[in-house]
Amino acid sequence: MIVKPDAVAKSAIGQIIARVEGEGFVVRALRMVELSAEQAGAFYAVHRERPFYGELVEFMTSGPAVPMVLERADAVAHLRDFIGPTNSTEAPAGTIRGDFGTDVQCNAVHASDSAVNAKSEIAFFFAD
Ligand code: FUP
Repeated sequence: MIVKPDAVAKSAIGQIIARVEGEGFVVRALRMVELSAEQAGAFYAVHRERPFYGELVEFMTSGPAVPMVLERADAVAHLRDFIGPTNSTEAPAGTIRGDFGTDVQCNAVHASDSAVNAKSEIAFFFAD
C-alpha cells in the first residue's frame, strides 16, 4: 500500500495505518519517499497512454508518499475491498478512500491489485 501525498498532507498517515492494522494487516516494511517524475511515471507506466497520466504523475510528485509492505491472509483482495473504489466520491463511508480521499485522483492510498503486481511494487520501493 502507498499512502499518497494528499493523505500525507492531511496528516492521516497514522490514522490510515491504524485502520489497516485493525484489519489484521502486519506492517513488514515502511518508508517515506519523494518520488521524481521519472519514478512516478515508471510506477504508473501501465497508464502511460491514459489522458490522466500527466496529472497523476504530477500529483504523485506533489509531496511525500509512504509506501509500505503489508502482510495478511488474502491480503490483496481484502485491502482492495477495505480501501474502496478508485473514485473517492463513490467510496462508502468507513472505507479508507471514502473517509480520507477527495476524488478520483486524490484518493488517499494505492493498493496492489494482484499478488504479481504486489511483488513488483514491493521491489520498486524496498530491497530484498
Ligand atoms: P486503483 O487500482 O484503484 O488505484 O485505480 P487504477 O489503477 O485504475 O488507477 C490508478 C490511479 O490513477 C488512481 F489511483 C488515480 C488515477 N486515476 C485518475 O487520476 N483518473 C482516472 O480517471 C482514473 C484513475
